[in-house]
Amino acid sequence: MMSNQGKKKEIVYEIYVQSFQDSNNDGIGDLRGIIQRLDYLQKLGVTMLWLTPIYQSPMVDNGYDISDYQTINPIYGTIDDFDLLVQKAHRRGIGIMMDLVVNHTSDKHIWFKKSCQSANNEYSDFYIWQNPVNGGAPTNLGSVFGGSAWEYVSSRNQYYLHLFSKQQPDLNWRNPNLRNAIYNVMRFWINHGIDGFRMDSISLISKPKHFINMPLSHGVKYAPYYREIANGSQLHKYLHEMFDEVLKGKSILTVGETPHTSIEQAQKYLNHSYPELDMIFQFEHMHCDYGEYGRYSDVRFKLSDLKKSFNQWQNGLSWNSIYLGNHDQPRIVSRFGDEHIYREKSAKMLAMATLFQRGTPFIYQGDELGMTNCNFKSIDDYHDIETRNKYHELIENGMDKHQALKIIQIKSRDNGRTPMQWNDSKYAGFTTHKPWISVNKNFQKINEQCEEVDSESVLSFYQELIKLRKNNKILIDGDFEPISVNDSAIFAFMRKLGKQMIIVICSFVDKKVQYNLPNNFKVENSAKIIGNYALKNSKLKQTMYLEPYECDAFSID
Ligand code: TEU
Ligand code: CA
Repeated sequence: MMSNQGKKKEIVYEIYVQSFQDSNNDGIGDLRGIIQRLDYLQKLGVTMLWLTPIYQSPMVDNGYDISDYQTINPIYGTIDDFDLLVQKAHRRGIGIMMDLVVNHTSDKHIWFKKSCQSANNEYSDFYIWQNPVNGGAPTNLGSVFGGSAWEYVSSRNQYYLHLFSKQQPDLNWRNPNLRNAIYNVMRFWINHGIDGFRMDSISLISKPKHFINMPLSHGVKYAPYYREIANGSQLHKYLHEMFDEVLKGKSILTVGETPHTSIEQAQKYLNHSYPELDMIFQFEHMHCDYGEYGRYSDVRFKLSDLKKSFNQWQNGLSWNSIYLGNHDQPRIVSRFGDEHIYREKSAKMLAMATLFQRGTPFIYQGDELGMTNCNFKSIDDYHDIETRNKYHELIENGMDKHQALKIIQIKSRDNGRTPMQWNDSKYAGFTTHKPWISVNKNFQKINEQCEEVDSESVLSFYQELIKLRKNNKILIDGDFEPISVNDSAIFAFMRKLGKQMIIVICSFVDKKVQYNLPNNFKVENSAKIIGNYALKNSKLKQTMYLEPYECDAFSID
């Protein structure tokens, strides 16, 4: 865990390793590819790279199914490549954050293979086994990716739990030997010089002792996993122990991915009298566009919901992670902005709306170029296990193929997983070989080379915002206060430190709007520090007219 001041300065950049840069032209991004792009990342100004899992894996869930925690997947390189990456990143003042996936392993992990063999060996209790009930699954619990969360193994005549795919059996954290094995894995990577852990699905590691059938809503076959499982009774005991055993006194930045966690529950992870994690990824704002079929519904977010969520979390925690996109989500410009006429304007606005909030910003690769959803034309072009399962589930539920594909196009996790668009050459400069997933068709228009030469580009705007954040203490240490909470087009807030203020105004609509600032601000002393329409609104005014997706930040001294 880092000192408070240290961690507040970090700006984290998530690298989806298989889609960032391919160095040996086999169509898959790799560690040497990241090394090739360190200059780019340094110029962008980010201070830490979160690498999605690079361990040995059969890749059923793109590496989130780990079969050996201490071996680099050969498709990404070797441990020497990894050490070189750490060394070269450090030389540029950039840290490396590893993805720690310890809610489950792959079914190809040696622990699981041994666990399947019998109920009385060293690994028998590394996973969660239950006896059949009435000749079937122990309960009606469902998996995140669809179907039952229980899978039968005849050698034990028992079922094991898998909250995700059946190739991802859940680990049994009640077993102290398992916990020690995980702590050893963490020490191994700390000894390789890493600077942080992003802990996958960490809110799910404490399972109930007794599983029960949960009530089912009409027409649904399986119970949602999170009601019974998220934030289980032993969770904080485990995280305290992990902190004492591994993290205490070390300069390691930690962020826990915590699906289904409320603000009150979140506070417990960040309890300063007994620290567990530096920050968490909460999901509330990711649910703003859920509908009848949960995430896979044809629903557009409402700004009022997004604002409410931002403001509540800012209010409830003094520090947290700030994010809009990652490898599990659609592209932010397509989802919260406009991927057509106002792509560039809205991409910049979303950057300001996140980078100027209080907290540690997480930028997802390609968002700094304004990359968009991939809109593949056929389900066969999608690779993601969740996408494919959900598509079939929608059709089984009676939806026609057209509509199901439409929903996949707007919500699929693959939207964020297409190759980085570096230039306009075939395969976008990501590789010269056919990549593992298709490049977005718009790569000739949207790519790093175009952005690089344009001082008005989305990329240049990110660089500016990051510079401002680094050079203005108020953007890090300042308080956060929402402004105009009921405005349905504008997300506005104030950062405040001593007598200094920064007012941030972000329009989320594709037309001109009038904005009335509450009248308690001394608009005379204001100066614009940055905006996405350089020549507009150079001063803060009581009544302002904002262009589509306009964003401005003003300082008041
Ligand atoms: O995601 C955990 C998680 O909460 C998922 O529900 C995720 O949000 C879902 O895919 C959204 O529909 C983590 C990883 O980030 C994800 O890539 C993995 O597939 C998952 O864990 C299993 O390891
Ligand atoms: Ca490669």
